[in-house]
Amino acid sequence: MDTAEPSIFSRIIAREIPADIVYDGERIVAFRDIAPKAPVHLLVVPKTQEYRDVVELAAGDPELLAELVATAKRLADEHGAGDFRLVFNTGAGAGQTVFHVHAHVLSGDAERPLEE
Ligand code: DGP
Repeated sequence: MDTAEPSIFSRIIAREIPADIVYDGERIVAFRDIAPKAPVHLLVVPKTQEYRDVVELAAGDPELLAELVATAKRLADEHGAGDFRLVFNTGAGAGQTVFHVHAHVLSGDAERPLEE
C-alpha cells in the first residue's frame, strides 16, 4: 500500500490542483506542463504514484510503461507535429523534481535544444 503523501501530480489527478488535463484514462492522465519548453509540452503520468521514475516503472509494471508510451504517441499525434521527444528525467541530478514517474512529450520544436 502506498502511504506516501500525495505528490503534486496525485493532487492534480484528484482535482485538488487545477491543470489543463488533455487525457484522463483508467490508469494514465496527461496534462500540459506548467512551464512549457516546447510548443506542445505534455506530461503523461500514471495515476499511481507507486513508481518514482521510469526505471522503477519498467521493473514494476512494464505493461503500464508500454501503455504510457502508446498514450504519449497518440497525444503527440493529436496535439503536436507528429514527431516528438519523450523525456524521462531520472534522478535529481538529471533535473527530476517530481518523484512520481512521468514522461515529458515535447513536440513542434525540432530546431530547439532540450535544455531548460
Ligand atoms: P521533472 O523535472 O521531470 O520532474 O518535471 C516536472 C515537471 O512538472 C516540470 O516540467 C514542471 C511540471 N510541474 C510542476 N508542478 C506542476 C503543476 O502544478 N502543474 C503542472 N501542470 N505542471 C507542473
